[in-house]
Amino acid sequence: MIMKKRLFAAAASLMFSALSLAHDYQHHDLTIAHPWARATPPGVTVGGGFLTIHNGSDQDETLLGGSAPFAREVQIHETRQEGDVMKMEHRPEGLLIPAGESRSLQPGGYHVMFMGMDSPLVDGEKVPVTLTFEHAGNIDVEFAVEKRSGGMDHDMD
Ligand SMILES: [Cu+2]
Repeated sequence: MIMKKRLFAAAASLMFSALSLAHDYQHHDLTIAHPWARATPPGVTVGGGFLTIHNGSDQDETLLGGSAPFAREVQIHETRQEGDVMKMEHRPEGLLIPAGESRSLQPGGYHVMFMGMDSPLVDGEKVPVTLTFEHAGNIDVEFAVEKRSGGMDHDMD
């Protein structure tokens, strides 16, 4: 298992340098497409992260959460509209990605939430995040920090 992980890390870094524009990660049958995080103003200690995951295997997979060196916790959240109020909830059970399907975490829906950040997310930087899946285990990726408008996730905190 350790051997496998090392091989993956080497393959991933090669792939990453060759395809840095595409910014996708492949781990066995899981594809993680363009993870990005919204830039945050100084003093804000929570941030939202977004990505698309394709599960090419014949087994359901679940994104459970993760960890990051710049945040106390990395959680899976869902933003939902209730009447005219946007509500955000922690989903400790994670996000199910059924076999053969894709799920997007995007503003206004499911997202990765960085809690207790010790520094702001700066536009143009890339931040290391470990995503934790039920079956695939931990996968190291980088989230590209981007300044994008739209959505309401965490803008008010
Ligand atoms: Cu959130």
